[in-house]
Amino acid sequence: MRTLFKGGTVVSGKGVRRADLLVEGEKVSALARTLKEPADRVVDVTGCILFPGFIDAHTHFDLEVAGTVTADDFASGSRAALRGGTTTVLDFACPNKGESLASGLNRWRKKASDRTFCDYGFHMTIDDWNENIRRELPEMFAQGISSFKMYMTYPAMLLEDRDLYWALKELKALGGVCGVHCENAGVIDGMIAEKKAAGALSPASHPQTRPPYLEAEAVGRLLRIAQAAEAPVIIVHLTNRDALEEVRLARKRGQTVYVETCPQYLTLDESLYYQDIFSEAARYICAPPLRDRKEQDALWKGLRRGDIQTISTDHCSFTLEQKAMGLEDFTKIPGGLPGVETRGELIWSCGVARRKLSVAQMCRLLCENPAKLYGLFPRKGTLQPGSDADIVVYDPSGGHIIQAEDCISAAGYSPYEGFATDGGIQQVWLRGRLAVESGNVLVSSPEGKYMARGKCML
Ligand code: DUC
Ligand code: ZN
Repeated sequence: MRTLFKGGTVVSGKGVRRADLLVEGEKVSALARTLKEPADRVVDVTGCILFPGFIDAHTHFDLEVAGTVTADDFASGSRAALRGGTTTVLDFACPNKGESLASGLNRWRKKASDRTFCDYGFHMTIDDWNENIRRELPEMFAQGISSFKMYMTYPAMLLEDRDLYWALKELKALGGVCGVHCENAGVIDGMIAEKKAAGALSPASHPQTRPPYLEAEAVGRLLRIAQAAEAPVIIVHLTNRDALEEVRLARKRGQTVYVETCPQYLTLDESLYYQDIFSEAARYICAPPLRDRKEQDALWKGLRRGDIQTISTDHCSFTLEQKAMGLEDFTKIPGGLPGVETRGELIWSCGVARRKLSVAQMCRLLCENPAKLYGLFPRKGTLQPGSDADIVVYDPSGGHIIQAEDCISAAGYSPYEGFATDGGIQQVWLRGRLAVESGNVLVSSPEGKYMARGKCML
């Protein structure tokens, strides 16, 4: 099957060009100002922007959190991803403490295989450090896993500094990269205990016990540990200016540091936790928490200057019933927001349409950089001959209102309810097949492929 996209504007990380694009089977086969090749079907994309399929390098589908399981599993989460223009997700395989990496990976493969509608891969979570885990790492690379995740918070997952150091050193030797959740666990625990003793159990206590400086402290400490290990590192879901300043200092010292932020930190703010109706406030509980508006300005500036390399979602969805588990005690509210379905339109609307980002910058942040960072480039993240024909057709004219009733994530609510988009996603193509049109998911069976990934090329 040959499909010719005529009259569109094709985006890469370098810029935009008016070009026709030919797809043969699952791959892009040609790109030129005008193509006259015969085709089985011609898609008129005049006036539209063609992005490579978006990559969301931070999702949590089918994950147990706080005694419950995320609303979205791989089936519902990946359908929502596709609807939002995301054709590849990277989820986190999470072995339990004491479990081998191999058995954690097997569990995640079972959760995902034959259930996933977009292409997918896994990062491997390292929540324990010992000789057995060290020995298992080469097998992870053999299985196509070249990126890892460690936590400096959450008692069930966190690693102490010595283990962070050893793990980073080992990953560096093997050519891997590691994302780290940076928050100071000890002080947060102390502050939570104080709130509990004072009976201050409402959602308002959540941001107060996880202030931005405790994130910045952990970022600074991690970067000194990475300096000792001489290892590159990724700061995931960075939320604030002080944390970004720690990154700048480390880069000045010559360290390799990559930064991810998320749409919620760019568009929502902490006033949402101070609403009188606790069930409303609970919708926004995530860690790190939403921040003050001035932090958003620092993040947008960081994106423009290239200090931040990727925007992923940390999609970790719970229904309002699940969020209500903690209405009497904010520490029992399962943390995480749905976001995989709305990221592209939010970043276009708040970034490109408001001239905070160029179209090429958006392409770098959602497509090219994650593909390079996580070893998927040039199969993913770009539209050039030989790449997978994952295409987002974005129509910048018009717009719509984001409403949960239109969304297909199993969360059943959207943190962006009522947001008016600039333009919208008109079509999504997954490896040469039309998967979404005008908000309707057309694919009826889960045809997502597991992506074995190579090493970081960013
Ligand atoms: N933060 C969340 O809010 N949820 C999932 C994991 C995380 O780090
Ligand atoms: Zn996460």
